Amino acid sequence: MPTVHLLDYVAGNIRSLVNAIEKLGYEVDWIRSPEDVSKAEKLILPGVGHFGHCMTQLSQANYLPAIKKHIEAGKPFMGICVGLQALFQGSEEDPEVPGLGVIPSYLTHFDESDKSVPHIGWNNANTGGKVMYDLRPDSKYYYVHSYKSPYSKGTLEAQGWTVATGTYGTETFIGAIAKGNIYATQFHPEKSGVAGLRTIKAFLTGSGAQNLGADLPSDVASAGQKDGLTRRLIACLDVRTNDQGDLVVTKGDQYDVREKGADRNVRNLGKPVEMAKKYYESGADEVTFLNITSFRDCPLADLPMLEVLRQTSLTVFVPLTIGGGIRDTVDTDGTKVSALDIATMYFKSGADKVSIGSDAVLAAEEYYSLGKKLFGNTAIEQISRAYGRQAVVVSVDPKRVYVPKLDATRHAIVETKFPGPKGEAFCWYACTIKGGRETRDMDVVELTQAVEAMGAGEILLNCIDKDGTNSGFDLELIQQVKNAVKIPVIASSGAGNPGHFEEVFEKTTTDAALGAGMFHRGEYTVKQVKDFLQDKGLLIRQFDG
Ligand code: 1PR
Repeated sequence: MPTVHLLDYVAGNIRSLVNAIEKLGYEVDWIRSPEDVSKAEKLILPGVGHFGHCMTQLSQANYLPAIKKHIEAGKPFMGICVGLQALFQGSEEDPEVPGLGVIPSYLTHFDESDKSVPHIGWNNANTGGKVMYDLRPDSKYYYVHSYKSPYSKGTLEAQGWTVATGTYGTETFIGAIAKGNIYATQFHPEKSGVAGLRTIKAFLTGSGAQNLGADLPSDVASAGQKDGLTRRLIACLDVRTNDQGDLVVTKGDQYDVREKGADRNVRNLGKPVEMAKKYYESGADEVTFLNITSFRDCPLADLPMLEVLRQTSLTVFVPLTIGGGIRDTVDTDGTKVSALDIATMYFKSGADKVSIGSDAVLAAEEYYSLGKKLFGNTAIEQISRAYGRQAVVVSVDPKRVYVPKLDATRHAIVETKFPGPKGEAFCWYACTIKGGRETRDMDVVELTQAVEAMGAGEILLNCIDKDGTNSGFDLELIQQVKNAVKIPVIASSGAGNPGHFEEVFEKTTTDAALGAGMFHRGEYTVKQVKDFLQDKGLLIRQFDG
């Protein structure tokens, strides 16, 4: 088997990259010391999280001279995400930390006055009609980053670089860049489905470096779709052990996952790994697993979920999120295990993001009780610091609380079009923990603003009243939270048909929408929803397998 060398220096989900490389028929050899770099023919530098953290790690382990030497020797080099950023002179993220300086440009933060940051989701790598590592104008690629290299047409090209761009709001940034033996992508090719595997293959086989910068055939160049970030559609699998002891995908109505009949069995809608693969092949932009009874189990005994991730990441090349039980805990033998340790186990097993529910509410309560001060000790802060903001999702499980008038509560209120049982015209959304079993005196605005301050990168916004009802998303809740935070929001709960997805994208500014029951019960496929949205003129990504 041909070999590629991967530099193992940084936290994050490298498993998916290894899986992608192995799927393409290559073997991964690890580089564990600077001396190993000289043995590499083809070298890949992956990276997630913080620019400064990555560069400092590389520098302290004395990797930087070895990487430079590899590049200068003309050997194939590929940088991914922060691995691309490392090639630049530096980044606004950590102004004191220098980059490798191979590309004479500097990274800046996205303007967040008019859009969510981080930039998370599927966007173009538009080569401007040029040949570049099998990047195609009609494909979309998965990005997740807050800092970007601004693109100024012609500048880098004049120095021999071929550049592919993405557009986010009014900003155009470098999505991929190549010259000679160097290829680097800001997007994650290992998470970009078939399109991503294609570009990794072009690097591995060496075909990508040939014809670099030549004109694409006109029929290919003109096959492009509109630039920009697509609407993200996420398939969610609630997973738990049923009464027979099998790990199953289940689905509740307002969080009650048991059948309505006398025996009250846990609803069994299928096997997690198989269903995740089915949704990936139908075009899901991401797959989320929620381990919904984790609050009862010891997470470390919860090895089946780790195996689910390992198996899923062998065949599913889009981002995987895992939620449930991410909190400091004590193992059965009395050993203390931090939320960060648990997250690390999940990342090593193939997760790209972890989702925190109950623990986030408790941390937010403490944040307010301490006068909005942070001490770096919450699970969100620790995981965000180690793996980057983009790796931390906070899952919110709110319930509507109706009130008769605006000043009836201290909480952030919505004037609702759907009055309460006594005709109440207002409501607020109370956060819950333990899968909705316990309601706390905290509203969704308080919670989401607190976790944003702690370093969460995204909000998964469920709604217990809407869950499993097939009656559409709670638009009032979603817009209230969107107005409260800058980080992306995933709308969840209530989707029953493709029109509900159109509605949430048209009537709110949500960044993504999630469906569960309608897909599990086979009422609609992910592809049908995407075809519908595309027909309505929304920008979406189709599975290009
Ligand atoms: O508190 O950090 O251990 O995390 C537990 C996680 O499990 C949380 O993310 C919480 O939302 C989730 N959870 C707990 N109990 C349930 C339950 O259903 N009994 N499921 C549960 C949450 C909601 C969505 C669902 C959407 C869409 N599930 O994920 O998929 O509502 O459904 P629909 O499209 O069919 O309407 P912690």
